[in-house]
Amino acid sequence: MRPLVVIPTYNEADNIGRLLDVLMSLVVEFEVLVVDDSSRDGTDKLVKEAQEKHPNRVHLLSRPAKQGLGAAYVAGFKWAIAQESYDRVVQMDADFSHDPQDAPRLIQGLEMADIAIGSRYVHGGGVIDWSLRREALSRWGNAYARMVLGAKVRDLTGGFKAWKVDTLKGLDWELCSASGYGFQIQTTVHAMCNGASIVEIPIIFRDRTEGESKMHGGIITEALLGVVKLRRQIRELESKGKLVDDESVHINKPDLDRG
Ligand SMILES: Nc1nc2c(ncn2[C@@H]2O[C@H](COP(=O)(O)OP(=O)(O)OP(=O)(O)O)[C@@H](O)[C@H]2O)c(=O)[nH]1
Ligand SMILES: [Mg+2]
Repeated sequence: MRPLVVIPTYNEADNIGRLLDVLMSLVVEFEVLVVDDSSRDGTDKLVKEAQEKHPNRVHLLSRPAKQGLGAAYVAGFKWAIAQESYDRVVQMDADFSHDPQDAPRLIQGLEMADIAIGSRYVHGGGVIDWSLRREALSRWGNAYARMVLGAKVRDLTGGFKAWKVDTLKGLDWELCSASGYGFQIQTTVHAMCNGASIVEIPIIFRDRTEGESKMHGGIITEALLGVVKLRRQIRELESKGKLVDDESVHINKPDLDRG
């Protein structure tokens, strides 16, 4: 079975063609699903061109309106589950902040856990070209989420992750309804509540150089408030005997160091 890479896009014409070329050239033979929310810059046209170049390996899910990154991922994950032909899924941004060359290492991570998180905040990981303010915000947001949730994962807000499809199947999509960073936290934490094991694989995250960011203040507020709501949900789950902070479910940085 080929692993599937799910990529949400909104106006990524400056990136998507190149990204698909790199993904199609990797040693691991990936398929890709692009979930496009009616981009106005011809992103979907470039995906269709890639479909011609790489028959049966590039898929396009076109949605009628921009509904946020979380909703796009939910649609993509549901699509992957419905095909019944994938057992592993990688999620990543289209803007090269996530290096496509790291995707095979994340897939390798699934040999030791149910979710492999590309992590900026374990030994060997890092961030390049972000402003001091942006990095501080990300680090502080992660520390806050870890503290409130009692989870040991160092990079809870990162969006470069590999999943076993069986783990995705166990997620309650009603509980994973945030649109931005909150979505990344929700999916990881709810999966852990279901008993999923986690491995963090170091990655270097680069700020986008092409196209426009869709980040806005509302996404940060949503994530901060969402963490508190998530804490309440976890308490309910813990009362049923499900624990998020169980040492055994989290492996921090194994032998999959960069280089
Ligand atoms: N389908 C879809 N994709 C989206 C939407 N919003 C963002 N994306 C995609 O989600 C990925 C991450 O979005 P970015 O704009 O890079 O957001 P970010 O990485 O949090 O912010 P920056 O670091 O500033 O780039 C990119 O591939 C976007 O094209 C949306 O509403 N719908
Ligand atoms: Mg980005």
